[in-house]
Amino acid sequence: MIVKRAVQLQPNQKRGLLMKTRTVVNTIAFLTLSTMLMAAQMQMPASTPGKSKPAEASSAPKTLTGTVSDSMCGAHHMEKGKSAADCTRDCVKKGTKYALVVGKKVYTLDGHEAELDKLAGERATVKGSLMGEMVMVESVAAAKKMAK
Ligand SMILES: [Cu+2]
Repeated sequence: MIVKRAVQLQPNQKRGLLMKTRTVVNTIAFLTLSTMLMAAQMQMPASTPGKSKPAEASSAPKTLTGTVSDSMCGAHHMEKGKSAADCTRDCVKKGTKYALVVGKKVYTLDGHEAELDKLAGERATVKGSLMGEMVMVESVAAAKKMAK
């Protein structure tokens, strides 16, 4: 009888200890998560300057002329069997954004996707406000062909 009791007691004690350990782990995980969230919130205003200063962004429209591509391929399209236009359209269908390749720079284009689609792989003049490497597109036009 005594032996039986001792055996019955042990699992209970073990479970109690396990529960305590779990609570501590959960508390640590929660604290870590909330610290991370706080850090992310503090970083957000800096990473989205356009939202905190919309006047500044819209007051400085830029005109860029380059080749319409996608932000994944940039200046070099990965699918070799396809034309630049087809590759761009395919990449955009897969969820990539349109991009404008200007020299060595690749600007991601936001907005006016239907017009950009018509000019995929061709040279275009894009007007819009610049936010880092991103252009909020205001207008798209085919670029005048350069004499070669
Ligand atoms: Cu592509």
